[in-house]
Amino acid sequence: MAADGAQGPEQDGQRRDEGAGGKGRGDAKDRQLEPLRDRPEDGPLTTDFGTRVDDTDNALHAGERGPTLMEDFHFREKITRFDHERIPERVVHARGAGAYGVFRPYESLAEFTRADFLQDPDRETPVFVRFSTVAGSRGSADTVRDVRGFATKFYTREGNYDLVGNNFPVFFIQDAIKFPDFVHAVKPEPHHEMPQAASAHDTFWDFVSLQPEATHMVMWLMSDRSLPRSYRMMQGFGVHTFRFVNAQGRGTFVKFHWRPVLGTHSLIWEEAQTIAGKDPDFNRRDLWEAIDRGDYPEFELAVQLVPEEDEHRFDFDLLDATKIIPEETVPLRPIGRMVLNRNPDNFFAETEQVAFHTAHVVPGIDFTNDPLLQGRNFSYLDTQLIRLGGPNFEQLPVNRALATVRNNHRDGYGQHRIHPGPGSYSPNTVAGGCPVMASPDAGAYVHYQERVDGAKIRKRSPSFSDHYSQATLFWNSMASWEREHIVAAFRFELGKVDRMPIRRRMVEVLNHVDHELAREVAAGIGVPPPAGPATRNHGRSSPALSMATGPSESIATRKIAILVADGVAEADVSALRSALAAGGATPEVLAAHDGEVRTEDGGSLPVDRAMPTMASVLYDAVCVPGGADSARALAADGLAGHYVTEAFKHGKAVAALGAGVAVLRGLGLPGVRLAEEGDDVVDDHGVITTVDAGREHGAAESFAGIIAFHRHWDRDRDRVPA
Ligand code: HDE
Repeated sequence: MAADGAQGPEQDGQRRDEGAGGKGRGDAKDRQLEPLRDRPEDGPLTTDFGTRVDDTDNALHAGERGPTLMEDFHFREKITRFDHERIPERVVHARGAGAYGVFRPYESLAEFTRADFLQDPDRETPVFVRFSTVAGSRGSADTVRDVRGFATKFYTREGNYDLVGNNFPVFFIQDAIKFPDFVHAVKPEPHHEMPQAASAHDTFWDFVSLQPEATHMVMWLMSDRSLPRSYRMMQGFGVHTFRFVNAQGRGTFVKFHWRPVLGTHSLIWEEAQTIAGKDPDFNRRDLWEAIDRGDYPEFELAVQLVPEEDEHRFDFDLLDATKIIPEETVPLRPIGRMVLNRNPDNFFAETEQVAFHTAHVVPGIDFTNDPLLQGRNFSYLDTQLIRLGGPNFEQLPVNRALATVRNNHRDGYGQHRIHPGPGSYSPNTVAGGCPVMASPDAGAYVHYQERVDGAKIRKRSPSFSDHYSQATLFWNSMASWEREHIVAAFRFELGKVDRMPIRRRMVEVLNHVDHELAREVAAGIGVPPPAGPATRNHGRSSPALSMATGPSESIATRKIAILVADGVAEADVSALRSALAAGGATPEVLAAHDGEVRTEDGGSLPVDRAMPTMASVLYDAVCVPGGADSARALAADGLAGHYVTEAFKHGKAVAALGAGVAVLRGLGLPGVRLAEEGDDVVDDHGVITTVDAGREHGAAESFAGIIAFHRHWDRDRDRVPA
């Protein structure tokens, strides 16, 4: 296959040279792709069949003012190709963003699995990851309330392994046969195709209020987990219980977790809605830009391992995808690290055409009888056949295995391989009996020999019937601000539901999770609060479920707005810049206009962004350096004030130095003490201020330090009108 993309000697050598350099270039997958890259600078424009073209602006006409001629093959080919550019978008997870990278295990996992890519800490395996939203169309906004897909393709030496996960550890339903019902309910309603990329409508809440197994997942969906700050700052989960199998054939149940090195952080709902308009590509852009500037996203892969003999020791069923194994019960064992280090060259060819499939497994990784997983193993192959137009999608460059592919599969639309000789069946003599079968010792996949026994039956096991305990566990584990956001989310979503019986039914469901939760939600949506709990809260919690317990030391890659105008104190800007850059953050200087501003001492300062083209919500923190004229101009500029108040309202770190403190004072941030003459650096509710010259470095460092907390929830935020 290596030569099938090389279209002529004129292109080949040069391409290979260019591809070898650059960030994240040069791994085995990149080398496989290199001969397939078409670069326009390699030669003149041609037709699809290689004939050079001298004019692509004028069709062939009979006379300068005459009709277009059928014989204009270039015109017909160009238009026909254009007419056929679209393929069906994914039925779910239509909007996504992808990246290449590498994975490396920390140590050999031979004790548990024979998977080749998990044996040797010196072996790097190339990967392609696609992050996605679920409900929206390809062109929908990134920052909607939704689950995020986190699908990883490992190009191992034993074939492709796809870990097709989400950023939540559970799912809405227990049996795959319910998937079409669920997706129909959450997608835009069929009669008028509204709303786009949103669960806040009648059919979604109608379905989940009638389907109590969805309750645990709905709690996650209403939490800030459904609004990731960045794809680089969200967890990933394999969701199902899978099975590791070692060389001796021993099985171990396994749950997969991806943990972002930058910590798990979210937006808040109001901010997410604004970003959806200001920058609908917010998460996609963030991923692309981080990789482009060399801030490679990193995730640790961790597993929860359960010996086969412990299968029934839990108060839930390991095969039930609406349940987690609490980390406090089975701790996470970190097993390796993934670094995403290369952006794709072409969105359609790679990110759109990548085809994940839960049944892309390698020896050492096997399934369980989770009925959701079993159904997925059918669906993913089936969907690629319609989406990518036939059975040869595995030959597309992004999907192509690094392991050798050799079999008797033949023909079909878009066959790229040439299979010489008469042998296309097995057994045969005409091809010398080839291809031969591999033995397990030679790397053949051997299905785990699980004994299965039972009557054919359309019935769910009673061990799947507890739908509320873990929803309650999740609620009990939340910090107070997380609970507030969950209640607000339920009120928002159910407040968009027109049919009152649906609202009432959902409150009844929540009354099984927690009585207070049900009452608070009911109070916001015009439903009578239930008198007493439907199920008593068991009182248990799992601290690992709260985002408040995650790491918060790093400000790496955070975007910080430094607001300036003519007359700004250059020393303050450079103190801020150096403190922020030291932590790996990305400060940007914003003024009312692009170009530059004058500094206090008569110099000039380049402006990175004009305030009107950006927005406070696109930054993680906002600060106002000193300089009397600059501060006066900013205080008189409503947009600059809005940058500050909105950041404050959204709980972000805010700072002002010198005369810049007057800008904050003018905004009347409620309940915040600002520095006065003679004060040291003041840190109050995540607002850092100092008015004394000479303290700018200390203030800048304090500011950098508090950005790491991500948000400061102890503020009187509701009184801020922004
Ligand atoms: Fe998927 N899912 N899914 N899903 N899913 C698809 O496959 C399906 C489920 C997930 O970036 C589809 O190629 C069924 C759970 C991701 O290309 C389709 C069921 C989890 C992606 C499909 C589920 C996922 C998909 C649509 C219930 C987390 C995007 C396009 C049994 C563990 C992959 C496609 C990408 C995509 C079916 C439930 C994750 C139709 C039937 C649970 C990340 O095959």
